Amino acid sequence: MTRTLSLTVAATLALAGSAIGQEAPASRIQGDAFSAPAAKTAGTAPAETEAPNTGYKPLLPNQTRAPKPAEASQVEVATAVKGLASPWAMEFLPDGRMIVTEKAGKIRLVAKDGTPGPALAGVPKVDARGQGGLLDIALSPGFASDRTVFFSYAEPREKGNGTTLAKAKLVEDGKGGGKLDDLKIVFRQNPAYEGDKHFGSRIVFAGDGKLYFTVGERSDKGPRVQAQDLGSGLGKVFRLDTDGGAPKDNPFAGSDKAKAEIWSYGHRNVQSAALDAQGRLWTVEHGPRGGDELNRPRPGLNYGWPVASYGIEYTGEKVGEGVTQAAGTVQPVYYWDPVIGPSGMALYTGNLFPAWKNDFLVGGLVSQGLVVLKLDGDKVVTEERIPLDARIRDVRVGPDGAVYAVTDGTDGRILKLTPKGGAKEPGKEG
Ligand SMILES: [Ca+2]
Repeated sequence: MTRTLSLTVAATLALAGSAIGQEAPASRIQGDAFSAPAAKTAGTAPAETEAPNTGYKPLLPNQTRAPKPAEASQVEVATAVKGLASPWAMEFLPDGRMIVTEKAGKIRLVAKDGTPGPALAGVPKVDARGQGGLLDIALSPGFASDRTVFFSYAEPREKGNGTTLAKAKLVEDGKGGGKLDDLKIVFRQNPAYEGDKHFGSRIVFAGDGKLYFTVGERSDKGPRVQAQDLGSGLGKVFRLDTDGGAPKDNPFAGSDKAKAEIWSYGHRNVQSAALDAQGRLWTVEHGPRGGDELNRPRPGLNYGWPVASYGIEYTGEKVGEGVTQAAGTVQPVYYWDPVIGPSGMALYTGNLFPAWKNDFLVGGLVSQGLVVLKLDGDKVVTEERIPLDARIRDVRVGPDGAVYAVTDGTDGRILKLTPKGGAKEPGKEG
């Protein structure tokens, strides 16, 4: 047993190292737990009860179907906002109001009483066909003074479309509306492609002022292989300066064979991203049938798509050679089969749900609810499902410690989750 485990560790170290053509520095590997610590809060059965789509076996302990917590969370669900047309992303402004994107190309402020304001003027034209449209939004870290918002969208291009990151200044009219002023394109994912799928995308600011920008690989078998191509912008996580430049300490800075903005590669369609309590990036990407993945993208590493996957094509065929491991690629920390359809992700930092402190909350389009992941030593130790009977597109934690889940679709709402019967042990919150 010990021997098998150490061989697996050695193989995985070698795989990760060859991704960038060099020995893997130990620091890149530290934090990859090869055993799963047992959580005190863990029960015995997994949250997932349906049969998997494949006979693939996980390489690592607790890499899928981790146990549910022994004690189920008791959640009260209320509608905080309604009347949104296919909302995609939401952020809280410093004063507690919300700013929301709608897929067709509208950005609205939402008053504290939950009333959506008129669409802001100055939003660029988006390609809203299929999975495209206006996507994520993030506040500049200096928003309180610079009033700048960053947002991503499927941009119509000369040859098709592509995911674009822009920034603009929010100028309010004092009546709940206003405009975006001084619009600047920050970064364009290239090449463009004529299609309507897999645009990503999420925008996450790191503590050092740089931002992570996740995209997709455009789905079709033609373009998807570019997820492995460091000269292409498809299927990547980027790390950018706020003006779109590549930070000098990016893994491929100075390379003439790779785009300097790339942080990690081999991704499929990343619509969930968040920092952990240590400030490190984590993502959840849409897999094929049975292959959604939680990853901790590290600089210069290859996350495997479409070479290795725990899923299969939606047609039932295998993906590529039908392998779950490949030389030079990093294993997912965790995967789902059947899929959850991940979109939106937040680290729970509030006090209303003490059991969720520092857990990841992931939105599920297919699973129609939230997925609560508790980690220990970079391994998932419990997975809980919070059913919400709606496709969940985005998740945020409010300044009040409540969890807000954005529902997908034309009658879009924002749901507010609080503990049933009030917070547990309120005296111990701090
Ligand atoms: Ca992968």
